[in-house]
Amino acid sequence: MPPLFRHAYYEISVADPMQLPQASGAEIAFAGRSNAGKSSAINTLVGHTRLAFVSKTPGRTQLINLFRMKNGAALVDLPGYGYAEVPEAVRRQWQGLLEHYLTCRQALSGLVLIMDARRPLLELDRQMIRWFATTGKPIHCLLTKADKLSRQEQSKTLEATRRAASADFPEVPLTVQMFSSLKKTGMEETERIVGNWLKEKAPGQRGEGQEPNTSTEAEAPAQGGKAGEG
Ligand SMILES: Nc1nc2c(ncn2[C@@H]2O[C@H](COP(=O)(O)OP(=O)(O)OP(=O)(O)O)[C@@H](O)[C@H]2O)c(=O)[nH]1
Ligand SMILES: [Mg+2]
Repeated sequence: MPPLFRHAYYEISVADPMQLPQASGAEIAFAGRSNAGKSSAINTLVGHTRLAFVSKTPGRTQLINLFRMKNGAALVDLPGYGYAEVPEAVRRQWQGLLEHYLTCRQALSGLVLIMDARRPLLELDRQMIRWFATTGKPIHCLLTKADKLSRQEQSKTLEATRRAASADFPEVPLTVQMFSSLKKTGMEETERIVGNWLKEKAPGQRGEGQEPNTSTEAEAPAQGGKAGEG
């Protein structure tokens, strides 16, 4: 299988989603509670130790970081939510921006929702699912820090989370897996699922930013005849 995420490179950081450049390819958003392990998961997937910044201090990723993959699609590392020490007004404003990005960004192919395997589907995670559900696009949940659970706990948690998600969000195309950045487990599954999103979106796809811009014609040749994915 081609390594989808490998060799992604850092492209840009912006303070809020409105500042993101017009999409030049499909985007995959990584969201989750602060400290859930978003940046670590991105680093693990792209095979770098320090591409996205990881910290023991919750709320460290304050900016939106965009990583470009070799195939032109982008991974968007969003600041974590639920960080208690953020003032209420700031939090509100941020939530509005996040909701707008998740619901209006046409280039988004799907949402990778990162949750600590020991605390899946907390209220703010559910909020995130509800927002994104309005788009009809798929959500893939990574239950991270799986290494903190025994094998048995992992399968119980996985089962319970899947059951809860399909009971509470029956209409949402949502998948769940275990993941560990520490042990580097679960990467193939993530790659397979996100890879499928990108394949489904590929034909005739048109990236759109929030602002009207002149050229939206940049389309990959549908039948280029070249396997230039190197
Ligand atoms: N044991 C273990 N620790 C992890 C794993 N993933 C992340 N961590 C740790 O969890 C802490 C937070 O990880 P980050 O990747 O910075 O989390 P984040 O979601 O990006 O956090 P914010 O940017 O603050 O929203 C760090 O101390 C990581 O080393 C994992 O799979 N296993
Ligand atoms: Mg982070």
